[in-house]
Amino acid sequence: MYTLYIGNKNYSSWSLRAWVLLKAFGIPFNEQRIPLYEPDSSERIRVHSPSGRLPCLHDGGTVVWDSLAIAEYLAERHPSMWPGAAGARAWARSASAEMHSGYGDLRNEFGMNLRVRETRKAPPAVANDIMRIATLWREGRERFGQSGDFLCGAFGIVDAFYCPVACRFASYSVALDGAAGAYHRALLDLPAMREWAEGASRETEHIPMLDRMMAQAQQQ
Ligand SMILES: N[C@@H](CCC(=O)N[C@@H](CS)C(=O)NCC(=O)O)C(=O)O
Repeated sequence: MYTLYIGNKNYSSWSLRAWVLLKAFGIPFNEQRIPLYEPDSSERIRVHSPSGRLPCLHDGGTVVWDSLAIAEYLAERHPSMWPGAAGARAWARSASAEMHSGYGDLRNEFGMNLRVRETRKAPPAVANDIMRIATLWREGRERFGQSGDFLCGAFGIVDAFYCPVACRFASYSVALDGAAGAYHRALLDLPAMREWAEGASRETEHIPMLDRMMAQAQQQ
């Protein structure tokens, strides 16, 4: 059985991607949570993850770190994580990679924190990221999404990569209309996302540094 090492469910956006992918596909795994930013966190993470970061997947003797590598590893073993049609698959890979390596302004200013529920005005750079994501979501739904509620129809890796964005948009009251808004709701309503949120609500740790950064951003 796989073992997935993850960080706090309230804060760890990268962990959410790998976790939600396994859950949504009904793949059994052993979940090991290592709370971030505690005095022994780095030491504990390094025992399992060579990069010192989470998530990290163990499959017997095979260790896979980084959410994109984990997704690709799982896709080699479980069908339908990427779309079957080559065009849709190329689009889904591009949209996932864009998320993986981009949107720095959104990440920094609208940090994932499931305890946050507030209205915050997006600075221009964040507004640009939001606009680009809304365009991408509409494009996926219109071009490839006819057979289901997700970007390329059925839930897949590309959707797992946008799950943390869905949490950020909910936290900071980013409301999208039309197909993009409906897709946002579909992500939040996914049973696996509800299960992650329930897990987060039971967590007791607070990361003061992250909570403070979010409060400061709100005052600006
Ligand atoms: N690109 C990596 C990023 C992983 C990452 O930055 N994880 C954070 C938690 S969300 C982490 O492990 N932070 C611990 C640290 O930096 O000490 C991925 O996709 O998995």
